[in-house]
Amino acid sequence: MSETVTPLAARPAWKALAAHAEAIKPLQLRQLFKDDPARGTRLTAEAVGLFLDYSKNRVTDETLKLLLELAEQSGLKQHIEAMFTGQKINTTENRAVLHVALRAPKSESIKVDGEDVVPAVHEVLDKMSAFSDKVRSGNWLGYTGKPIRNIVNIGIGGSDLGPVMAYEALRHYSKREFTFRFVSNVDGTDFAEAVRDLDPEETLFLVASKTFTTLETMTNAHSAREWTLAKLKQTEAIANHFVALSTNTELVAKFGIDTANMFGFWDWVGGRYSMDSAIGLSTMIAIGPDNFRKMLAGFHAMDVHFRTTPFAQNLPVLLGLLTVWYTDFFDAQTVAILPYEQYLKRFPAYLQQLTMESNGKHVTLSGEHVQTETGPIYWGEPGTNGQHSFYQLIHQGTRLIPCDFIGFAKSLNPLGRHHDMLMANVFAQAEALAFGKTAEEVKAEGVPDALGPHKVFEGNRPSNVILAQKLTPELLGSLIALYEHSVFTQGTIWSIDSFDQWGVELGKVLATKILGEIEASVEPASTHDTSTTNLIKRYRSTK
Ligand code: G6Q
Repeated sequence: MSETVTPLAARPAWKALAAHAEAIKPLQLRQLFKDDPARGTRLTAEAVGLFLDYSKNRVTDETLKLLLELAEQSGLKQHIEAMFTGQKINTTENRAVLHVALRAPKSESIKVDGEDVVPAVHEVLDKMSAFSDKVRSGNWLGYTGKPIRNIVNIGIGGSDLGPVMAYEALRHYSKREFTFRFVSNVDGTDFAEAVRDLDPEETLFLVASKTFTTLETMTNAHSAREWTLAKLKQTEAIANHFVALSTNTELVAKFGIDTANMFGFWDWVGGRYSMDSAIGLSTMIAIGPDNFRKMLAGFHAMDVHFRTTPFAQNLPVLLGLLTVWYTDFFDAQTVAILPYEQYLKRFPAYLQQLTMESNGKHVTLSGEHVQTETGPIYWGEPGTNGQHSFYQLIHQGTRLIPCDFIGFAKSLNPLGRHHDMLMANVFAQAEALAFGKTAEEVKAEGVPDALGPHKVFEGNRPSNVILAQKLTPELLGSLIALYEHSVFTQGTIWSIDSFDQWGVELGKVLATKILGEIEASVEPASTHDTSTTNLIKRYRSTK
């Protein structure tokens, strides 16, 4: 598509937006709401159980019109179709991008290189379901005949963040008698703490690695192997205590895992888009195959919405366009993700990879340096905790930080007035950010003049509020897909490849080289700069 789309800065809507932004910047949300009292109900959209209130954004109808035109001129419609029909839109890796196929119903057909991938997806899902049922019912036995009670997922990046987030998010639905742990860091502490109170006889390791070559994961997997064999002695025990979630049959077999216990996926599933593939086996064991399929249905519902809904009512498109608006025309460098739901405590961390690994790019699809800012920094913490820490800067600091508040009508753990209090804070924070408190209002409260400026809230800080009924497996799927497709929308506007990650390569290569130097018996002649050389030397002499 790179050839057919006009460079971003030359698209008419982009030029119009640049001029329009100057007219919008002085406008206050207070005034916008005063001029149009219907705004709070008008600038909303709803789909697949998610209600989006985007009225507290610094936009007018004209802004929205221009942003929607920008989406058209950026070829978003065509790019969406290209993804859903299995075209190789990850051009730098020459791969299709088909996480949407992972949740496609059996009746659909999606072809890559002429082959329908949907049957294979369902074959793996069925195999995962049978395995999960066996583990959950206590029929999958460890080597010494004891049922498995502990599940340890070993993986990193896309093979960790999704599973951890989903386990935490859906803990309410999980099998409570089981213990779930997630090991990712190559820091030995991560593994040691994860297994210190576990019995190898009752522990199953899920080695989650698309490539089965990732240094951290392979190092942890080998340590897990040694830990298991230290007690169980026989190498045949590995078959009962290890399964692999991978695309690499050869290396899985080489590790000693029975390939009958391997759950596969495909090169068209990117790591950070893989939590609903075999990489989600820990999620499925935790919540059961039925709930896992409900989660997939939630993803799929959002996929259909994204593909078929006119952009003006399309949730991921609106969210993505608003992000582009602040990133490129308001110099906003970050987006805060603020879930008012304790179970979503890992959701911001998950989104960090999804958004920043996808859109942290400085080169367009055609290889030119981008002319605008791209992917913003995503960060956040669950409410209300953040209010007692970093919200000060959002309210009264000098930076513009667009916020996404996420809240639910019902709590999964109703407890007295807790939930009403929690939700009162969502609405209060969004209101305070948008409308602030003027000097006159502060004065009217009797605040002494000297303190007045400190108590003024400028307001005009934008936010989205996303509301849903209850955190269910379906809803989680839809919420994740909302952000996946928002990322896609942004990446399409910027004409970048949201599906590669070349930026993680250099550090990996250098670490391998330096590891050899650290472990060499005689100090190697340095090929590094003086700082790196000195640090290596110091470490060698103190370790
Ligand atoms: C995600 C990235 C990256 C990847 C990890 C783990 O999109 O590609 O985070 O998921 O590096 O890779 P493996 O699954 O191959 O071990």
